[in-house]
Amino acid sequence: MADLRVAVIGTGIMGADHVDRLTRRTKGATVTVVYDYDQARAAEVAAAAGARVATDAFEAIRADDVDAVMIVSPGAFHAEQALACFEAGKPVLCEKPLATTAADAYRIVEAEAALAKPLLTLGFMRRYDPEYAALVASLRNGDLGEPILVNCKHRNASSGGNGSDRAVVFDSAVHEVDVARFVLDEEITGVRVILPKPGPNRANDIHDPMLILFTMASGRLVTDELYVNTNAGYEVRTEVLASKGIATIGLEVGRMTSHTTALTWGGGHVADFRPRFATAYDIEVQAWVDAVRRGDNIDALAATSWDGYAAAAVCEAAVEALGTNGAEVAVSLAARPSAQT
Ligand code: ISE
Repeated sequence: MADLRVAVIGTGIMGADHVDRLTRRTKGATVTVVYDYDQARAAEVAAAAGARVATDAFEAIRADDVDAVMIVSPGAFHAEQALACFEAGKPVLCEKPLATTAADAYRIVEAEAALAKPLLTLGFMRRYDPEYAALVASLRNGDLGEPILVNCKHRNASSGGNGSDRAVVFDSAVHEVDVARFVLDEEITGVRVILPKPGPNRANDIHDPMLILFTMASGRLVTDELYVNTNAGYEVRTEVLASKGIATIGLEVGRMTSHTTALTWGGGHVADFRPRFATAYDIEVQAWVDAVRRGDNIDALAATSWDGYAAAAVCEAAVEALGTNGAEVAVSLAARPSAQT
């Protein structure tokens, strides 16, 4: 079977990483077209992959030498680019967030529901991380018993280009939103945000750290400590307190070394999400390519546009909750179109 010809839109840190992954570590895929508003950067990334450079994102999406699209542009461009993929009838793996407003995310849900078959995979790669997969399996097969409380920690060395609380919520906390929904298999109905005294490393006056509390439909709580300018390293943890035990992931991830020597304990951190989630991204992208080549478009484990919309609605509520002094803001989801799976 011929390789899937992929256009990659956006060749920033993550886009370049995906081009490399598709070119060197994914079976059955070839990057044929690359687009970035920084054309020099696009040319550099394209050259390493043997791809051509498009001068316009929409031209790349519609191109005849493109079967499927990966959207890795900044979040604000995702909605229009995803809709263009639907118009072109091309399967798309869109990086998170699905959109930077809940309204835009819902436009995608509605547009996809009108298609003969869903086309969009949302890049919530933690679903493919072997540790998260093991955690979910131990809940689903009953080993851990009933989940009671989930505690998450999400720490970045630096918030990079994220210049506002809203951007941090939609770009970083959005992962815990999906983790909460995926691990507990239920919707989030309310959000509270507590704002401690900010740390000294914060950029652009963002509230850093933030404590976010998600109330689930069952009444369970999920906590998220979001601290995106640690000035240290990248750390993602999730701890599930359950009726038969407690499971924690992220303490001794394969990529994070820890060691004990005489009377000392220490280790190293990874600098960012690329090495921490490299395996998850590899599995996710291979599963997407395989699903598209089979004609399924979307892998069974993948997040869908509905998951992206639900996450965006929760992020909107979290942004509102930044101003309510700890009071809960309710999440209300619009109707789920019946064609959405
Ligand atoms: C980044 O965009 C990601 O998606 C990473 O997984 C996340 O940990 C980081 O906070 C985001 O900025």
